[in-house]
Amino acid sequence: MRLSRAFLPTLKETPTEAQIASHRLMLRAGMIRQTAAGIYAWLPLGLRVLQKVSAIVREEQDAAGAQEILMPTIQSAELWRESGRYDDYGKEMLRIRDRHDREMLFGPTNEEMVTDIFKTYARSYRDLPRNIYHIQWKFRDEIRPRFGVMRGREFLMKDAYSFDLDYEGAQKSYRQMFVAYLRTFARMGLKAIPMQADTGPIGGNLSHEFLILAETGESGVFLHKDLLEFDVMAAAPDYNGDLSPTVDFWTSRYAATDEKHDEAAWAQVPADKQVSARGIEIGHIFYFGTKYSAAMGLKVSGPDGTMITPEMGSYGIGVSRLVGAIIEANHDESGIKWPDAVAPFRVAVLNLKQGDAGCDAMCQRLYDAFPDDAVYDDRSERAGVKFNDADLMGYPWQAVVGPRGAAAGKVELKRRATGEKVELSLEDAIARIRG
Ligand code: P5A
Repeated sequence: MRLSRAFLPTLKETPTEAQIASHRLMLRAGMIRQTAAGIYAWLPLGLRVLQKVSAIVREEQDAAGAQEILMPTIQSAELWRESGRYDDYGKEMLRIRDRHDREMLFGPTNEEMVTDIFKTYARSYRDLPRNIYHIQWKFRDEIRPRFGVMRGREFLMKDAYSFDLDYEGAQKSYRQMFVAYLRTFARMGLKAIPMQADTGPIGGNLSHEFLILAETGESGVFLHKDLLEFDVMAAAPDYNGDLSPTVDFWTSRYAATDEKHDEAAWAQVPADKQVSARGIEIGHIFYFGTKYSAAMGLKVSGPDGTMITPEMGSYGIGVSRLVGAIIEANHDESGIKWPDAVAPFRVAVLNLKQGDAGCDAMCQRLYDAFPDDAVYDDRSERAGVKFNDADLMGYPWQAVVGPRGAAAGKVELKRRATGEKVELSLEDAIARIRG
């Protein structure tokens, strides 16, 4: 992307309505634009990150054996009457009437709809287990939408739903998603900790929230320090093996949000291992047994012909919230510091003297070396403006080309995360950026 032609509406002033760093930075870097309270348009830079985050979520869901579908955002009230949640959900649900005066709603979640879809096809025990998911916009009319995409009214969620024949199978599905979540967040450079949590309007009695620690988090959390020191990817088992040891490790150390905090259990944690902090909830998984399958009449025939009501779970990731959460975990006074895996572009090529034949030629070669993964700052702006913008947008690498360097065949390469700078030949710079 050439900045001279890009739609990248950055802000010079710090927006006063934004209370936390990620919200401020997303607005300043031109990633999002608020269109109504808690509702945002995603601009090119923001959309690229949202898509990278979605792609990682999708890869790990697929690897864990879940299959992608796409359900609509608009649902019929009838479905929600079957489960009894149409009245329970209250003011958070956005209710709509169509031209025939039929009651509709903008989906806050999809347990009812997916159960209804699955019911049409599943006939026998051979149709189970299955786990199906989608990545789709949700609407919750939050009382206090705030912190930008962190607590929006319209937000992007990955929601998966598992169907199993019995309790054992359902626990296995739960463990698969548990491990998929550990891997998903680790790949984004986040240290997410599974914690005991309240099940709220989804229901059931087993659930884990995945939280990252952040001072600006909305939840109070209490956890055993060991959980912060464990390397997820080093110990990540594959999905065909037994996942119990991994899940057992994470659940053997104390970790709870304030809603589920248990003072007696907390007192058992050695004082030097107690960490109490604040956290951002980026995912939440639930096992709720037959709550929806029984209410909605989902049954399959078992091997001996008797009818079985499947055991279910649902598994959510706040995809749009993650973009904000990643920034909360990776920024400084100058701007964002994207982890490589989710960066909108890998490298920014900064031409310090636009129009200088040497600079232009070298920048062009750098830019061409990273098709669709480089930003070329070819604007006629001062060097200082280019440096500041590149720091603000947080590309992992900055390749800086000035007239003196260009004449000597050198590029100055800066790593945004550490601030470390090295002077390299063009070839070495390209190799270093490629990693
Ligand atoms: C699980 C999947 C559910 O809705 N049903 C389907 C279950 N769970 S949840 O915890 O209520 O939401 C899942 C994740 O969505 C994110 N989230 C939000 N993100 C932005 N703005 C909001 N207002 C919002 N509400 C929920 C969270 O990351 C949550 O973990």
